[in-house]
Amino acid sequence: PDPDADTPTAPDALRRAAGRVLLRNWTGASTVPSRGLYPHQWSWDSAFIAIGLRHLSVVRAQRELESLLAAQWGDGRLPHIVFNRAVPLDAYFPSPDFWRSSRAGRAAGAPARVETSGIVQPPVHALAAWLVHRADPEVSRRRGFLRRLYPRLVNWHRYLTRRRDLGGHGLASVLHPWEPGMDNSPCWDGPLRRVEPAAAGSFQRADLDHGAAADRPTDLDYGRYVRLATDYRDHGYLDADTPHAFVVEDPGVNALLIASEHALAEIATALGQDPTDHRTRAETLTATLVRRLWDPAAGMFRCHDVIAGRSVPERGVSGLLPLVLPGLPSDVATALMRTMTGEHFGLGAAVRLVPSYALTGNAFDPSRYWRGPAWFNVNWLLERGLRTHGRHPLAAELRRAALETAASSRFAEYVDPYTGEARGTRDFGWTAALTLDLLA
Ligand code: 9YW
Repeated sequence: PDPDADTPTAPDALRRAAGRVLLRNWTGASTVPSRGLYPHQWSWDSAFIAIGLRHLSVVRAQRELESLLAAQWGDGRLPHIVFNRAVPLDAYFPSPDFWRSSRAGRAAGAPARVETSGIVQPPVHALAAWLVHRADPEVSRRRGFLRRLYPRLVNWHRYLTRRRDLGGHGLASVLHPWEPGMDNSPCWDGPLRRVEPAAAGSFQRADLDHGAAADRPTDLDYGRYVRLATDYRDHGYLDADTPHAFVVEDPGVNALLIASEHALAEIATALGQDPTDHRTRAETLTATLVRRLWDPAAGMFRCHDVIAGRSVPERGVSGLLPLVLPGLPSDVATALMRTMTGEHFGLGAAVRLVPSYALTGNAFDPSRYWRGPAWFNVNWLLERGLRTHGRHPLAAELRRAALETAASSRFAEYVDPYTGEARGTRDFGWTAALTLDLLA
């Protein structure tokens, strides 16, 4: 009998099933998000995966982050994909011959010996490094884990706060809908309208070989993704003095940057260094985030379209992610939790897990990727946020729902927020990893 055929509900069975997914997705130096759909190393996936892996093997969790940080560019950016050269070019689009990082990214300091993408993903890495260290400080010290990673993580944050401050107010901007990690969120529909899509026949998608078209972004979305990435590449992946058609300040990306800056303060302290700069930066960024992106009438944070100079009217779940911040003003935290449990996001009432986009929004679709389905990394962050702000019973309820849904969906990539039915691919890396973390 297939040992995976039954829904593993008892904690031990679930732990073993999650561990098996991580074992199968391990390539020797890192973990793929999915054997079929995403056969390379992804940046924020690796951070979430390391957080779960630390419960299985601390050394492997450290290596997950080390292999990603080894592909850092000279200007400090951490690429959103590190390509595995053993994987055929047509297994994933856009492949290394599209990004051409080692040639096209030379001026930005792209590494010569490994191929990567040229864009970034949300900076969860310092938070992950700190959590991995804490799982076994002794092994971490012996391997010089924090000592080796710390300068790289500092450069990564410096890249985001300096070169990516395109709005000029101190927040990091994203230049592509793939960067906030929520590819086809309705929040990007407005800003993307300015982008002339690449011709339909000029590229070949690979994702539809692995997922139902109704669960994935559309061809028009892909045309625009390709156009933006091509233009960035053709300008040498340089941020300044480059015409950008898409520049957005996203509350999720900035919240994770701040959470990671708090983690850098902890890391500095553990290394016997002065954490003051990190603390100050976290506080200043939190104040800027609230000043610039908080919408009191909506009771949540909004994305800001920097080119149009206006706030994005859609309610995307990235606007709830600042709940992970301990330094959030208490009235803001209270309002966020009210929004999360109200009609728009429905936690504790209409849904099992918090959706990626408001249930009440015009573009809501319970199946299509980041336009409604619930994702496990997002719910893991919100569970952490609820605990940070003292809502322990609601956090426990969310944790229980996440574990049940991970089990019944076979560690799906995302699920219908109402029914918990699996969408996208199965045996997904961060779903399995964060299951382990929630079980710990
Ligand atoms: C892509 C790998 C990535 C995630 C993103 C998710 C999706 C598509 O898959 O991106 O081709 O990069 O939106 O958050 O990191 O799991």
